Amino acid sequence: MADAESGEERRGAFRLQAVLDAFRGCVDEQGDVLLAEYLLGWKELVRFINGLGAVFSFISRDAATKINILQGLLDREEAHNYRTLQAMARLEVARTPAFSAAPGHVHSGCRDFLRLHRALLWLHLFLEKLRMSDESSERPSVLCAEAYGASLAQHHPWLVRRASALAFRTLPTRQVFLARLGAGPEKEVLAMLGETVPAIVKVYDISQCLYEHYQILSLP
Ligand code: 1Q0
Repeated sequence: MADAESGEERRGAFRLQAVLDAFRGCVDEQGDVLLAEYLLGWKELVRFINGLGAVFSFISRDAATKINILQGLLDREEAHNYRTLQAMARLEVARTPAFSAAPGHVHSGCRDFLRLHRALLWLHLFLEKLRMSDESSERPSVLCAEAYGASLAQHHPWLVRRASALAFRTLPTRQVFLARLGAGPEKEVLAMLGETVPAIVKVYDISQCLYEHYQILSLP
């Protein structure tokens, strides 16, 4: 298993195209979410955040932990039960009585997936703001904070919100940020973001529907 980055660098630079390919490729013909592809998308995002400096390491470590837990289930448990999000949820809901209200930390891929799923809403909002921005827009640090405030922040305690706010302030300018996405000139980056956002929204919407169906949107 290739561990998600947790400080040690994987070789090669971040590529927006890899994120697009992974999120596009993670919905199968049945409309189910393929976990391996989903995790590939997140591993590439962790690679990006690892390039932002030590102030982001508490975020990348947490994301890497969740990615590695899910990758572990995929690699070690009966693989067919973890091939898709749908199969994993079916299994875990059937296995644990009163799963949605189970107290404390139940051994569950669904709860760690849920954390990444909530973060995907932040990513969608942030990338959409970035895509619509121009040189006169607010800096990425502000766009990122706005997207966070409208999504993930409501799930985080004060200390995490505070640390996140401090980290966001260190984000580079729009020009540097777009260049780091590794997709060429600005026009091309924005065009690729225009493809990436709907791919992410599609995966988000499918996952959200499934979590609503099983009523597991508040898994502790
Ligand atoms: C570009 C700047 C990146 C900013 C990332 C924003 C997300 C902030 C999240 C901060 C939370 C981190 C600390 C730990 C929180 C946990 O308490 C919480 C709950 O877990 P648990 O087990 O205690 O119940 N964990 C989470 O909410 C999961 C958070 C995962 C965040 C993953 C963010 C990964 C970022 C990727 C880089 C994005 C690059 C953007 C440009 C790429 C273009 C495609």
